[in-house]
Order: sequence, then structure tokens, then C-alpha cells
Amino acid sequence: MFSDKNDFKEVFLKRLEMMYGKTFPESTSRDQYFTLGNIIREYISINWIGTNEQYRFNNQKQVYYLSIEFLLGRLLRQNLMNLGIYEIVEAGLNDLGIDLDEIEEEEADAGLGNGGLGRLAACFLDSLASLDLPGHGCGIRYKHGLFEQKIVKGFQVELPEQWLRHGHVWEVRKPDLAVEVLFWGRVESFKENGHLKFRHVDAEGVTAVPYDMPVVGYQTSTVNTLRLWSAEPSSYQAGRDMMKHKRETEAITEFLYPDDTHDEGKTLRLKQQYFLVSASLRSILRSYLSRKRDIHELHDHISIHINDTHPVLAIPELMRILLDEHGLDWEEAWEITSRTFAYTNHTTLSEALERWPVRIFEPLLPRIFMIVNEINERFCQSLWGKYPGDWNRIEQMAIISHGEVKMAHLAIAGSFSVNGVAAIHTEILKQREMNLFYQFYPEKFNNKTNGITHRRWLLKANQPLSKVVTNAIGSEWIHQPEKLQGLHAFREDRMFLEELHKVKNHKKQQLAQKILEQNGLRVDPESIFDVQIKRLHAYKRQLLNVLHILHLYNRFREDSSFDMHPRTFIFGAKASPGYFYAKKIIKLIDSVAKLVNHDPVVKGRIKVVFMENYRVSLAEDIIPAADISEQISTASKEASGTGNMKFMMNGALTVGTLDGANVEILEKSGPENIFIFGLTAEEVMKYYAEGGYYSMEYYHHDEHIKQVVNQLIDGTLPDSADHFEEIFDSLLTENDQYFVLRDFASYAAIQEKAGKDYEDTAGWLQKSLINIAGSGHFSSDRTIKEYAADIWGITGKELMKK
Ligand code: 26V
Repeated sequence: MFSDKNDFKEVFLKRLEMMYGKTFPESTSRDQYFTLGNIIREYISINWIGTNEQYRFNNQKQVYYLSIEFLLGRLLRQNLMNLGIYEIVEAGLNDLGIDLDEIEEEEADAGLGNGGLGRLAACFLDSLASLDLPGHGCGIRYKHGLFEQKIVKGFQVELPEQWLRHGHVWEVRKPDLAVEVLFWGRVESFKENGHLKFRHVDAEGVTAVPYDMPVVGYQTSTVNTLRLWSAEPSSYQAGRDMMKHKRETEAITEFLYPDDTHDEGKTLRLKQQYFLVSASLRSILRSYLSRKRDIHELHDHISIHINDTHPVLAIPELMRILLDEHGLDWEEAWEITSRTFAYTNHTTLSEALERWPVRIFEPLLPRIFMIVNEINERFCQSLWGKYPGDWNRIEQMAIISHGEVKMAHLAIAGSFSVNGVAAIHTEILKQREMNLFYQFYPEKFNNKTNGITHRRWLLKANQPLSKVVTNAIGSEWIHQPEKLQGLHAFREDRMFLEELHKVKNHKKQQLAQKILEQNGLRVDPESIFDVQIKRLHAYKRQLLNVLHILHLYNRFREDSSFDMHPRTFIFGAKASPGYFYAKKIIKLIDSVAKLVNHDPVVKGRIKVVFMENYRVSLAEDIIPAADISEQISTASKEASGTGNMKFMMNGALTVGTLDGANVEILEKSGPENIFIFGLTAEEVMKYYAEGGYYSMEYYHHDEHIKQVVNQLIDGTLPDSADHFEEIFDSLLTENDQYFVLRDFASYAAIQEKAGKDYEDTAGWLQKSLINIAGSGHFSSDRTIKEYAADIWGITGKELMKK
């Protein structure tokens, strides 16, 4: 499309004038961003069409990744890099006096997710396309993504997020491909050729309109599709209150749900889930059947992945289509269905496992409910066949019991593959949480340790580090991230370590500048940047971190001879709006920051920063600047974690528990290059099973613990009145469910060791290098290759070459 920067400039200036009727000097950064975005999207469409044609022509098996969340972040720079036109465009813009960084700021993050689960889906799309694999995303086009967070007087305030306010350049609306999704109504039975049949009548239809986004592979011609569905009112129907219909319909795709436990709006959430799967299946089948495929062979040509239980209704929905619309008998329909779906579990927290009350489910989705009921009956019968008389077991495994539909049970029964997201997580599923299912279906269970796309989290987010790496080992690592191992050869190379040092300092200075602009706080780039960024949740234990900061503060105050390498503690986290405890922790971080940042005694020693509105683009600024990565969840609780991998890849050292993927990070980095502390998962689970932990004992027997816990309520903290009693109670009265006090001493000790190790600059840089060198394993390319080979049975150009 353009062969050099001059070519590009010409196209750009012409397009800018055509789109905005302005001359270049009159244009704003926003005009420039949208002009560039439009040019790039059109450029992409050539290969987009080509990829679709190739898939059709080659009859390749296709994968559809169904997910209620896709946390994409910004796409401009990533697309430029993947297309291989980054340098040309950057140079052309520079000639015009435009800074790419500046116009990138015009792009709103596509924040259609809460955290790790949604970001994982986005990383997977990038790897699928980059490996030339035929895998597409299906999701919801929420009008408002995860709320925008402001911190006002230390409290989180939520504002509606507005990513579509100025339009979104990367999407293409496809109204001609809209489909109808039916809710409510009732089921009628009738006889056809002697067979009992069912139809859904008096239903309310909603129109699902797809918006397609291209997913551009890295320097390949493959462009896959992310199809996001938007709900629109159906055309006029007599006897219907159209205003009400419009309101109710638009509500379906208005907001992304924050993951809290609260009940309100449950019907709406279930509507969202069915809306996603019904629309997606219709479009998947339409494209499949248009290739003159045989419905009886669906599972040979299509795999559908269910990202957590949210899209699990795809299972009864496919059954409904096969039974009611294609006239298959139950046995065959079930055979096809259960060979089409694969399911990933992302948490063992029981409060996060979805269960729908029958009283909500049945009226909203009457035909789907009938089918789930039938699946349940047959499933229970097969259990009875294997475990005759074992009522207790059958009750625990049933898909419907005690007036609730258990979505995870439906997922396991209806899928051919069930996977966890890190080795330890999969073991916990097999041996504990899902043990009964593992006994019944051992062959379905497998592990797929998560990964992250190194193209966004290293190549794009940390260009200076990428350059240093490429200078040392060549650029092969971009296609084969395992090649980062080659960095081991530079362990003793002082010059190279010094390069790493410079890059880290540069990134720390940039972040310090950002902190100054956003928080009005001056932080020292020479200090250790110690970072905890992730959703706010009790099990992730931001509380342990903040109590430890308070403890360090106390040591400085009480002992004038105490010293340590200066540290800047950086936090970023959103709390679910209904999760009051999590919000108190934010307030606590803010209070401790106020106390510490203003006290001359610790000046130049500790600083605490809470960066508001944590999101993908902010993570890209923070992670490259981190020295220490806090991965301190209560062991057994964090299924995998993926932030841990992003930090490792950027040369930060992990302070962490033996939880989730930290266990595998330890294997890759070696025990000298990671700071492990705290209870193991076995120890935690033993306490849960057998008791024996009394937080009060730790409070009484450890002066340091007593002091920090008391400080929650004794007036030490600025404007603490009434705020932190709940936290105090959770630690003592409620016996500290997440073992914060139990792990406190061990955490303080390992933090002290980390601080001391940092003082040996060369030693630290070497550890950092070893982490980067070992991080290739955590590329989502590796993860996706495993899914492709072991679960989906798909191949692409890349895999066929091997
Ligand atoms: C949801 C809820 C809802 C109810 C309140 C408590 C709670 C806690 C967590 C969740 C999220 C469940 C699903 C999820 O996001 N899991 C995350 O998936 C990541 C990708 O596999 C993984 O790295 C994280 O460890 C895991 O928490």
C-alpha cells in the first residue's frame, strides 16, 4: 500500500483532508489518530478477506473461542508492528512533526474484561493469528467496558467507561449478518412423522448485530476475526411496547459485569450469556453450512472453546439446534455436541463458580431449560450405572440440584476436554475441587499453563529492552520466544548487564515522570520499584503488602539505625463496585501512602503510590519499570496469574508464594532468582480441612504483627476513623481466612532478603537476565500450540511446516 515513508505521508495527508475537510496544520491529534487508524484498517482488509477465503477454500478445521470478556487494550501500535509497517509509519509521522506516542493516547483501551481471564483471551487471539491458526473470538460488544476508576479522598469512585464515544476504528459493523435471539415465551410440543417435537412460541426476539474486528498476526498474512455482538431492538411487532422493548434490549449489551458476588441484575447477566452463545452458534453454523458441510460431521470441522463457565449455555443451545432445527435424535446430537466443546476452568474459588437458580433460568430460557433437564437426567443415570446406590455422590455431581443449575457441571459433562490453567491448579481440580468428575471422566482432564503474548508485553511494551535482546541474540525470539534462552550466554557479560541496567533505569524514569504527572508525587528512579498490579481481591493479599509497608515504616520510626535500600511501592487495582472489603483495602493503601509519603523520618526511604484506573495500557507503562513483582496470593487460590509472567519477561524478580504459575516460574528461573515465601498449597488446604490456625496467636506472639494490626484502628493512620475496623475484624475475629498474619513474618524476611540482594547490582542484573531468558516458556504461543495439538486438533501453516 505504501512502499516508503514519503508514500505513506502522501496517503496520510490526502486521507486526513478527505475525512475531516481540514488542512494538516488545522488537524488535532484525534483527527490524526482516526485518519491513521482508517488507513491501517483498510490496509488490513486485503489480507482479512484473503484469510477467510483461504479457510473456506482449504476446508480447514476452525476454532471459535467463546468468551464473555476480551481485554484488548489499544490496537494501533500492535497492528502497525504486526503488519511490519511500524518503522515506515513512525518515520513518516516524524517528518510531519507528529509523535506516535501522542496520537496513541487518543486511542481508548478496549477494556471489555475484568482482569486475567479477559486479557488471556486477547493474548490467545494474538497467538492464534501469529501462528497462522484458524481461531476466532466470539464476544460481546459492551457499550461500556469495565468502569473508569477515580480515587477521591482515598475512595474508589466508578464512572461509566466510554470507549466508543468517538467511535472505534478497528470494528466493522455487519448488519446483514444480524441474527435473532429468543427469550421468554413457552414451549409447545407436537407430533411430526410420529416423533415428539418441540417449538419455542410467544418468545421475545432480540436482534444481535455483529461487529467484526480484524486480528492481525505478527508479520504473516493471516488475519482472523473477533466477532463482538451488539443487541438491538427487533423490528416492530404489533402488540409490543416498543419503547420498553428498546430499553430492555439495549440493556443486554450496555455494561460489562464486574465480577462480584452480588445478586442484582442476575437475569440480565444470564441474558448476556445466552445472547452471546446463541448469536455465536447461529453465525458459526451458518458459515459451516454455507460450505455445504454435513451437520452430522460438525465436530470434525469445528471446535468451540468455552472460556470459563460464562458461555456454557452453548452446549444446550447446540443441542437445541441439532434436535429442533435439524431433526437429529438425542443420542447423535449429544455425541456431536460433546465432541465439539472444550472447557477451561479459571478458578477454584467456590464463590466464583456459577450457579443459576431454576426460578430465573426456566422462564427466561424455557426450551434451553428443558434440554438442560434432559442432559441432567441422562447424566445422573450414567452415574447411577457406575455408582449404583451412591446417592450422595450423584447429588454432589448433578447438573441441577437444590433448585440450581451448576454451570461447571454442565460444562464438564458436555465437553470432551476440561483444562486448568497452571500445573498446580489442574492438580487441585483433579484431586480436590472436581475430584468426583475426575474419577468419572479421567480422560477429559488436562493442563494448559497460561501464557502471554511476548509481542505485546515485550516487543511493544518495552521496545528498548527488545532492541537490547535482539542485538544480543538476533530477532528469532520474536517468532520463537523459547530462543530467549540464548540470553543465558550473557550471564557474565558485564557490558550486556549494563545495557539491561540502562534500559530498566530509562523505563523507571519514564514511569517516575508519569507518577509525577498523575499523582503529583516525586519518586526516586534509584529506589526499588516494587509493584503489585491486579484486581483487588482478598485472596490476592494486597493487605499483606500494605501491612508490611506499615511495618517498615514502624522500623524506621523506632530505630534510627535501621536502614534499607529505598523502595517505591506501586499499586494499581480496581475493586468490584459491590465488593466493600476490597474498597476498604484501597482506602487503606491510600491512608498508608499519606502517612508514609509525608513523614520526614522515612523521606527518601519509602514511598507509596496508588495509580488510579488500572488497565492494559497502564500495565504496559508500569511492568517494564518494575524491579520486584508482587505475586503473593494465598497458596492454592490463584489459578495461574499472568501478570507474574509479564513481569518476568521484563526482568522483574518475583516475590511470591508457591501458587499458580509462580511454581512453574520458579522451575524456569531457579530458586536463587526468585523470592519464595509462605505456606504451601498443601499446608493451606490442610488448615482448611483440619483447622489448627488461630490468627490470634500470631497477633499475640509477634510484636510486629500486633503493632500493625492495632494501627488499623488506633488512629495512627490519617482519617482512619471507622474505616478499617472491618479489616481488623477479618484478621482477628474472623480468623484471617487468607493467612495474612500466618505468612507475615516469612514475607517480611524474604522482602528483606530481596532488598539486600538488590544492593549487589551485578548480581541483581544477572538474576533479572535469567528471568528474561526463562520467560519464553510463558509465551501464549507455547500455550496455543498445546491447545491446538492436544485439544482442538487444528494445524496452520506454521505447524504444518514442522
Ligand atoms: C470471580 C469472582 C466472582 C465472585 C467473587 C470472587 C471472584 C473471584 C474471582 C473471579 C474470577 C474468576 C475467573 C478468573 O478471572 N480467573 C482468573 O483467570 C486467569 C486466566 O486464567 C488466571 O490467571 C487467574 O489466576 C484467575 O484468577
